[in-house]
Amino acid sequence: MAEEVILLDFWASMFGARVRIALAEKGIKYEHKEADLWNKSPLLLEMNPIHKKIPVLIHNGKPVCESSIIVQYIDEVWKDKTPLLPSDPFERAQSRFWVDFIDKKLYDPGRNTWAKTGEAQEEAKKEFIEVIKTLEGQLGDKPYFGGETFGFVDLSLISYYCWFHAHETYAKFSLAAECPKFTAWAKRCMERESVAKLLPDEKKILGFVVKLRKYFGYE
Ligand code: GS8
Repeated sequence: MAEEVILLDFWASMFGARVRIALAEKGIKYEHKEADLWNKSPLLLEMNPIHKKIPVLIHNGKPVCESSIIVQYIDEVWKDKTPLLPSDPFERAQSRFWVDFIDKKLYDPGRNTWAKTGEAQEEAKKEFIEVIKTLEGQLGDKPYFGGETFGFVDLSLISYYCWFHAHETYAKFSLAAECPKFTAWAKRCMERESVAKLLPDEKKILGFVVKLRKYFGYE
C-alpha cells in the first residue's frame, strides 16, 4: 500500500521545522498543508483535538502530535534511512533529555527577549545566553550534538535558530560574540540541504516578530 503522509504545519514554527527537516533527512514524500492558526481548520481540530496545535503528522489517516514525538515516530517507522536517534538506550535517553531541556528553556515565553523592554529584557537576555552557553558546553568539541552525525538534538535545536536574529535585534547582543562554538555549530547545520531549504529566512521571521509585537501590544 502506498504511504499517505500529510503534515499540518505553519511556516514560522520551529516545531513544524523539526518535522520538515526529519522528513527531508529520511527522504519521505508528503503533502504539506499550511494551517491558519488564527482560524483553525476542521482538519486540524479533528487531528489534534487536545492541543489544537501544529505540527500534526497524519500517517495513513492516523494523527501523531507534538514535534519531538513526531520526529521519534518518523525515526522508528522509516528506520532504514538516516537514523536520527542513537541506537544505544543510554545515548537515546540523553538525546531525549536535551530536546526536553531545549523546549523547556527556549520556548519559555519568559525568555522571549523581543517581547520585553528595560530591566525585564536584560534579565531575559542574560537567561537566554546562559541557556545557549549550557548547550554549548554540552556540544563540547563535537561537530554535532549527535557526535559525528547530525541527529535528533541538532534538528530540534537548529529549528529555533532562525528566531535568534530577532532576539539579537531587539535585545541588542551578538550570539556569535557570546557563544562562538554554538554559532559555528549552527553554521555547520545551516550548510545541510535539509536545513538550508526548510528553515525560514531569519529576516522573514524578524518581520513576523514585528507583527507579533504589535498584535500582542508589546510596543
Ligand atoms: C508545541 C506546538 C506549538 O506551540 C510541539 O509540537 O512540540 N509542544 C508542541 N505550535 C504552535 C505554533 S508554533 O509556536 C501552535 O500551533 N499554536 C496555535 C495555538 O496555540 O493556538
